[in-house]
Amino acid sequence: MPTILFAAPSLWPEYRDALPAALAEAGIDATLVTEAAPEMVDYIVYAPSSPLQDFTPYTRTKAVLNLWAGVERITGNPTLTQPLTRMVDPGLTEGMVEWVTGHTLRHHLGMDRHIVNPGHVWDPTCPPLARERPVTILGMGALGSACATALRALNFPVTGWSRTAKPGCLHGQDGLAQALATAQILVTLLPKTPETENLMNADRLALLPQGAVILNPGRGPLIDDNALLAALDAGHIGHATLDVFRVEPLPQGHPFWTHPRVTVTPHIAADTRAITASRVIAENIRRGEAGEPFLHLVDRARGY
Ligand code: NDP
Ligand code: OXD
Repeated sequence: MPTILFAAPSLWPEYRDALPAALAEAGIDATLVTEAAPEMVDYIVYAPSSPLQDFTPYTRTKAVLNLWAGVERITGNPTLTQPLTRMVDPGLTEGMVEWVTGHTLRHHLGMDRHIVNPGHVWDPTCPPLARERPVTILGMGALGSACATALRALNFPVTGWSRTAKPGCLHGQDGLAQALATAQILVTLLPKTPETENLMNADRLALLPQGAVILNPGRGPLIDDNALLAALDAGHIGHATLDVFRVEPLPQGHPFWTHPRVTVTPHIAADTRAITASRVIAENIRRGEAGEPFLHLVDRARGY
């Protein structure tokens, strides 16, 4: 019977019932604990905030199962030699699709000028149709591709960009330039890796059309903050809606808090949902016990 160490204490209240239920549903007889002698642990359910940082004594652990989609705070841990999986949770994906669709529609429809209209201006200008508003998504993985599907269903022409070539998706530096050139709304849904850090620098921001809107639910370091502020001040970027930051919580006094063209949301674009995420964890434990390959394995060299 495998021993599962739930090593994310702050999340235990959410998973205390959901994880045993998912294990039972998957037919897994396991011992689920919040503390254990390291040499007895077969699986570790993990979060970046976990106090567990030294994986060396976990000599029989078959996998570390991360509850977050992003793994940039774990991949660099030199003591982690066990396989690491990241979270691809239908509940999390659903949340991200809602956040991206909602904020895309806000900017596409120009909702702000009607919501805040102190002068009671009667401006009957009708917004264009979605089919006339090109959207680009950088990062066409689990989340980016689900957002692309939802936006395309609303008729937005969506251009996707990813690291590797895939059907209907641009890649490479030329592909990036092409993807940015048409992006009236840009969504950044890349993981933070050495290759993606500061990807949206001054030069790349300059490739966007005048007045483009940026939505960043990916990671703060994907965008060079100072270059973004300069592009907003110059009016080249019309608005930035940012959910993620280099330092979180975003420090009081950071210019993003007060910039008239910036909306800050506090890293709430999408959360892992305990019921659906527990099923993903249970399936990976089932696979580990059956000697089958784990789902959503992180490539440590690639960083995601
Ligand atoms: P995936 O790993 O499924 O997808 C990542 C995508 O980024 C892939 O399409 C990948 O390309 C692409 N990519 C990676 N590196 C590069 C590169 N150097 N150049 C071009 N493309 C690249 O991740 P998810 O979709 O599940 O999640 C994406 C990110 O969203 C997470 O890493 C996390 O940072 C963020 N996130 C934010 C949340 C929030 O609440 N704000 C919640 C959850 C996640 P390829 O397909 O070729 O491999
Ligand atoms: C994640 C996140 O990576 O919530 O799961 O940002």
